[in-house]
Amino acid sequence: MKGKYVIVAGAGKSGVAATGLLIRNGARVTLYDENTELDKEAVLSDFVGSGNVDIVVGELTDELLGKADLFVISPGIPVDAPFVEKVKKAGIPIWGEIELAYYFSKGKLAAITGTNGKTTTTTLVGEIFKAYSQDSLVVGNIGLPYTRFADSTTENTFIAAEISSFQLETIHEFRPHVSAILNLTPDHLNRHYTFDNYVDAKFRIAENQTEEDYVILNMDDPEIMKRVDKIKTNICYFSHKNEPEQGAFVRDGKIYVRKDGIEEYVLDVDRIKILGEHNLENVLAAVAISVFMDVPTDIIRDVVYSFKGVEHRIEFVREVRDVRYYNDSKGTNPDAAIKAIKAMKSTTLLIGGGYDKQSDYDEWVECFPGKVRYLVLIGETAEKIMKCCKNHGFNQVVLVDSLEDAVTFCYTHARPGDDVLLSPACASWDMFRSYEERGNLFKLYVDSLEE
Ligand code: UMA
Repeated sequence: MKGKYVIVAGAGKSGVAATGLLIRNGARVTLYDENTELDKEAVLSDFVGSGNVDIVVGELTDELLGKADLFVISPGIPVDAPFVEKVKKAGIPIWGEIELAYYFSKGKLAAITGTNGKTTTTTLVGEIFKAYSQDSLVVGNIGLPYTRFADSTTENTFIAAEISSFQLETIHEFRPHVSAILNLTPDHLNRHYTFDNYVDAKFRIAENQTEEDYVILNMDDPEIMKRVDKIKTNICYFSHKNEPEQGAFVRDGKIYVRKDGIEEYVLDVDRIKILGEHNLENVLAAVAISVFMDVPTDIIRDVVYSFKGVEHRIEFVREVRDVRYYNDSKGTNPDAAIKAIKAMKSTTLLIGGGYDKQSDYDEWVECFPGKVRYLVLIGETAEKIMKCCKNHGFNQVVLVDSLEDAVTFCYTHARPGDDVLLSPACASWDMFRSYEERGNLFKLYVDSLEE
C-alpha cells in the first residue's frame, strides 16, 4: 500500500478503522461519505498528526476518482449505489473492508456467517480461543472492525471473525482456515433483492477455501443442505438430529465430535447455560469450529460450561412487580424474533417494529396466539405489521410513538408472572443508530420503572 492513493467509502466504524490501517502502512487516504451532515472534524480527530488523510462528503467527483488506485467500501454501502457504479466504470478495484483486513492479516482465521446466532457463536469461539492461546482476537460484524487489528496479528494469532452477507459481497481472496454457515432464512432483502442473492453472498465465505481448509455447515438447515454441491473445501457438519461422519452432534444428552474417523466426547448438554434449541445449535457450531481449529476438547468444555451469552440477545434485564423484562434488541429479523418468543417461559408482552428491510412477518405473527398478550409496535414497519396481524386474526396490537412509551405500556398492562420482551424482528436504523443503542435505551427505561 506504500505510496498508493486509496478512497475509503463510509466514515463509520469500518471506514475509520480501514483508514487507520491504510495510513499506518504508507497509503494516502481520502475518506468519503455521502452524508453532508457528517461531523468531519470529529472523524478527522482520530487521525490527528497524520497529514495523509482528508475527508470528502456529498458528491464523489471524477477528479477524485481519477487519482485513486483502490476503493475500499464499508459494509453498509450497497454495491449498486450510484457512486459505486461510477467507481466500477472507472475501472478502480473495489475491496470490502474485510478483504483489506485479510490482505494484512496473519494467523489462523475462523470466519462465521449465517442469518442468526453469528454474534453468540463468534463470541463463544473467541472465548475458547482466548482460553487456548495468549494471542487471540474477536473481530468483524460483531462491532470490532477487522481492519483495526489486522496489522497487529502474528502467525500465531487465533482470530474469530463474525462476517455478514454485506461484507462477503466485496471479498476477492478472503480465505478462512475454518468457515461456518450457521443457518439461512430471509434477511436484508432490501439490499440483496432476492433470497438466492443473499444465500449466494453467504456461501462466498467458503469460495476461496481449499482442501487444507474446512467449512462447518448446519446439517439440520434445509436451505444450507440444498446447496452443499457448491462447496469445494472439506465439509464438516453440526447437528442435533443426526450424527454426521465429520463434525459435532448430540447423543443421549452429550455432545460428541468426529474428526478423521475418531469420535470424542466433548460435553454434557444440561450444563450449557445459554437456553433454547437455537443456542444448542450455536454451541454445536462453536465446538465443531474449535475442534477443526485444533483446540483441545477439555478447553472447549470448560469455556462452554461457563459461557453466559451476549448482550442484547434474550438478555435478562430486571424483574419488576413479578414481571421479567428481556432485551432482545439483536432480534433484527423475524426468524431471530421467533426464537426469542419461543425461549420465553410465560405469557409475553412483546415490543416490535422498526426499520423496513422488506421482511415477511407472517411466520412471526403466527406464533403469537396463546403466547403474546400484547404486541406493542414502534417504528417504520408498525402499520405493515399491524395489517399482517389483522390478516392472521391477532388483534391484541397497540401502536405507540416511542420505545419509552412501549415500555410504559407494558409496565401498566403486564400481569404478575408475565414476561416483557423487546424483540423487534426489524433493524433499528429508522429510530436509532444501532441495535445496541436501542437495547441500551430499553434497559435504561426498564431500570427506571418503579417497584
Ligand atoms: N454511508 C454512505 N452511503 C450509503 C450507506 C452508508 O455514505 O449508502 C455512510 C454513512 O453515512 C455512514 C457510514 O457509511 O457514515 C456507515 O458505514 P456502515 O453502514 O458500513 O457502518 P459501520 O459503522 O462501518 O458499521 C459496519 C457494520 N454496519 C453494517 O453492516 C450496516 C456493522 O455491523 C459492523 O459491526 C461494523 O461495520 C464493524 O465491522 C452492524 C450491522 O447492523 C452491527 N450489521 C448488519 C447485521 O448484523 O444485520 C449486517
